[in-house]
Amino acid sequence: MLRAIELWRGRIELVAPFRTSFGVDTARDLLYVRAVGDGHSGWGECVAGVEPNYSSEYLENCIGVVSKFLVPCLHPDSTAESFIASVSSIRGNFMSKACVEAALLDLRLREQNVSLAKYLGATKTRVASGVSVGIQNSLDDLVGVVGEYLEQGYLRIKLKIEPGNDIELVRVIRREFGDTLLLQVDANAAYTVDDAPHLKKLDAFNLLLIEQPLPEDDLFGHVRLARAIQTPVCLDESITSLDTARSAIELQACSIINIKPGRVGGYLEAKKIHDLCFDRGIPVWCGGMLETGIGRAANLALAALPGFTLPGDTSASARYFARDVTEPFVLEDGHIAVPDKIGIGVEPLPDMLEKFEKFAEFRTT
Ligand code: SMG
Ligand code: MG
Repeated sequence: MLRAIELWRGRIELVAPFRTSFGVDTARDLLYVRAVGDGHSGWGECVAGVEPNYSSEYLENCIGVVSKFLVPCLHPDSTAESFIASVSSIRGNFMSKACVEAALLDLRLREQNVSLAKYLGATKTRVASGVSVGIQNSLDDLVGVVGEYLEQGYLRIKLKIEPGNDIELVRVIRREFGDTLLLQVDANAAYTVDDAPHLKKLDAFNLLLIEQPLPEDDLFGHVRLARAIQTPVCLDESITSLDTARSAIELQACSIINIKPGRVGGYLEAKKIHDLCFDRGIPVWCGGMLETGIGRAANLALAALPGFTLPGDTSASARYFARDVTEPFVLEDGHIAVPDKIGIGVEPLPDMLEKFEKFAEFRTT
């Protein structure tokens, strides 16, 4: 039985500021959802940021949506599947739905003695790990940071770009680290389709992909850009559901998809998108939202599905935090092990949880 939903919040500093085309993050402000059952409990992490700049969702709003609209849909016998069905009339609010769904999945799978990886259909026991490198203060700094990550064994580098910080960055990293480095860029929607001639200059550098060059809503712009450049277009922010994924594929707005469970309303929808892409031969990879171990554990289970053929932004705990909320995920030979214990396979460490605040509790009975 689902007895209660608890909401927890806390804050954890990043080891280094993370700058993207839309802003700088120096810490994660966290919302965790805990689904409390009789013998077990499950955890879900909300990936929303403090400000609505990656997408329209933001943390404070998620707290309101979860409390006012999602928790009232829960019953003692709710499962992740029944919860998602029961909130289908609530529009958008993907990140809010995803964290409640994740907590329910964790709880139910623990009760059934099954790991999330097994439940989702994982075929791998470890996943290839890439790293997302924020915009740095200078090219020298960028070379230094990329060099360190490569030394640690990361298998693929993603450079954040923005107008004025793009072609030159890629040129320098290619020159420094050679042609065989798996390299891609992420614009976080910072360009317009009129920048196509400029972005075409990236074609010279044999990138794996360019991620979300144009605004979230501009699917047709991505179609036009994808026709104009050779670098494969990958969508992140634009893909909010199975339906948008299907549309983007059919329209040829992208040839690769970044799957983030938080962005699409949960792991169940993420798996459906994976299955569609697998069927259509569209490569996918698992994105990241600077998750702590709670969100990371579940993402690794998803990334272990067979269609995840490109290294993800599923980096080791040390890339983000001096001390993670869970036992740390470590990089071994460029890979991270997929949790194989029941549920998401990890829990908050008691002394880390002590620094968090349980600020709301809703009984379901
Ligand atoms: O989790 O390593 C991570 C971050 C990966 O670059 C990353 N995420 O657009 O893909 C993306 C960004 C979104 C988060 S920016 C705070
Ligand atoms: Mg992205």
